[in-house]
Amino acid sequence: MSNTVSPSLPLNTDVPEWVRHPGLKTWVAQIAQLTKPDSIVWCDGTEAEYDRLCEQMVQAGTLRRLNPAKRPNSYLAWSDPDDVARVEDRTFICSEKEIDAGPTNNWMAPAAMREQLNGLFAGCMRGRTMYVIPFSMGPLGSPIAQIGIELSDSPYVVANMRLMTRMGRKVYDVLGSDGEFVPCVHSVGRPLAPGQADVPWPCNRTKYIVHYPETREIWSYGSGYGGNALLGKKCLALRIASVMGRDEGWMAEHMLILGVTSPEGKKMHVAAAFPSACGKTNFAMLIPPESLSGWSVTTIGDDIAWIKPGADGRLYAINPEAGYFGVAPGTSKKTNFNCMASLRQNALFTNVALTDDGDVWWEGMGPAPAHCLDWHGKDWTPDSGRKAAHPNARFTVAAEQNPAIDPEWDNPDGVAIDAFIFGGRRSDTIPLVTEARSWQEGVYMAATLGSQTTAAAAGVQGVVRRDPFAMLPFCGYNMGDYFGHWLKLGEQLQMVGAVLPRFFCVNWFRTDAQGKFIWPGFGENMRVLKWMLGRIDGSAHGEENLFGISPRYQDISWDGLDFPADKFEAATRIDTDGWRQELDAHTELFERLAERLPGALPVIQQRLLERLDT
Ligand code: TSX
Ligand code: MN
Repeated sequence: MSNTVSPSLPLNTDVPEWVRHPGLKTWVAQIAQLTKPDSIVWCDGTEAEYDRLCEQMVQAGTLRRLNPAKRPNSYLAWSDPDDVARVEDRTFICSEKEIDAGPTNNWMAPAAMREQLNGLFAGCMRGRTMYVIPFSMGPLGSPIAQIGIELSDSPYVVANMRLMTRMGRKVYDVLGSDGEFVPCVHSVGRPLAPGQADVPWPCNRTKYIVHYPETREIWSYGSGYGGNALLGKKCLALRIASVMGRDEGWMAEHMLILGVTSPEGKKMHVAAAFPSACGKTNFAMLIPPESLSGWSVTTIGDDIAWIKPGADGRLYAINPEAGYFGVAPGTSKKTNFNCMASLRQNALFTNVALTDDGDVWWEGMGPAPAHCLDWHGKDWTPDSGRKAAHPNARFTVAAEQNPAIDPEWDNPDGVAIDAFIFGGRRSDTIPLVTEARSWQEGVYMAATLGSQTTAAAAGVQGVVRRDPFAMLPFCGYNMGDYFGHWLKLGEQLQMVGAVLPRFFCVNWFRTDAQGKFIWPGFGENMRVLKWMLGRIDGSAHGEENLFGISPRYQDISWDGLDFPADKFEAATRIDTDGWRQELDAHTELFERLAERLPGALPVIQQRLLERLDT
């Protein structure tokens, strides 16, 4: 399966017969000529290939096999301490015009960036294998899916891509001899001289995560971690796909997708956007409380949704991914039982702690072990005064392992979306749940979405950071144009008389005077979901306030939960002073985006301010 590259040899000679795409072969040969790998492996996506690569990484010290009795067929990786997260300040959108990237993205002219990258990529794979990774984002052959080919010199990337995407030979059947694909080039940026020993986690201090939206290309250099390296996820499925959606009339969103089924068997679908550290994966895998018997929640996706208008005018969503790459710390049987069940076997862990019996542990998983090895590989005890797992430690696991996977999760047509939810982490002002009065006001809610920083995020605690649609780091074009795209899509759907999804804004994180969370959250969020579905089918009532429509105490089912009316009041109260500050704070965002900001948004802001004064 692997062949040796020499400059004189046409690289195509040892291409497997199941690759029948001349354009792809030429491109692979060109990248090999640039990066000079020792060999090329055309990945087939088989279990045997996965097992072989994992074993190879165990030998190289990149992975540790976990105790098969505790965690069958699972591995642990510890990254370089300088390669532990996405690097937003090294992420670039290289459109021809700077204004098309907009004020919220880093920009460089494509020609200048290409020159820069050609220098860095020249010979960067020396001494390594270049893997050709074929993957489909979305069900294979779905009209909503996209094919990508990632060339990477990291076997860790291959293993993760096999869990996170539909990866392997069958992609070439869909691609045929002239199908379209998004070319993705990735290198850890650490060439090896002849005989030079490798390190367990090769990477480079210089990092570039580069997107060319107009030619739909991705180039990533210097990092082996997460979204920097698994290019199907944030780079393709959000940044590049958001541009495709703008140009083709659909949407690539940073949203989970879940199904809710009532005791009567009526099913609805919800797509929800939350900034980081709000528990998105927990919400996607929510288990309703027993007291709401007969209700169930099923997962379609936990991070990304691709949403297209169907022939009936409704919006249909697919999860372009096939696995979960989630934050481990804080995940437990109490906060996310289904996730812990998903991780029982066949999982990859990165930067969590290794227990003495060969299992994994992280902060918030349960009682700390008396001793373990932390993510640096150093001895750790509960009194050592540091974290055993990195706060951004991750698990990678195939979606199929989720016991609550939705039967429709792999449906190429997607599921019809009934509601959008937008939520942030806010200690005050934003009520537990509010329904927008219109698509436009819903877009306003989403555009002004903010979240308070927690201790985990660098910087000051408690400051509200605006994260419009939770897309700030993931929109591949000008955020003002992105708002415009949402508004336009709503107008078009309204024009054909389509039933539009409702918009809701939620906040699980309001605190009382003692700083304690008022709302119990987690499974109890089912009560809020139930109210939303009641709003959609017309059975649930609410009360209009400044911002939209919120439930009164009697509009929510409280069976089995002791949550008195005064607490509910504290979780939903409209504080007019707080709201005046909030609406004023939106001006800062609007000024930043002024050049391409749709006029409708400041108009809504004025209307809300006027309501506040009357
Ligand atoms: O994920 C969360 N959700 C959504 C769950 C479906 N978290 C964790 C956020 C960090 C990633 C939450 N934290 C939620 C929530 O709804 N709510 C809270 C705040 C909270 C924390 C603890 C308790 C109650 C609320 N209660 C006890 O600890 C007993
Ligand atoms: Mn995400």
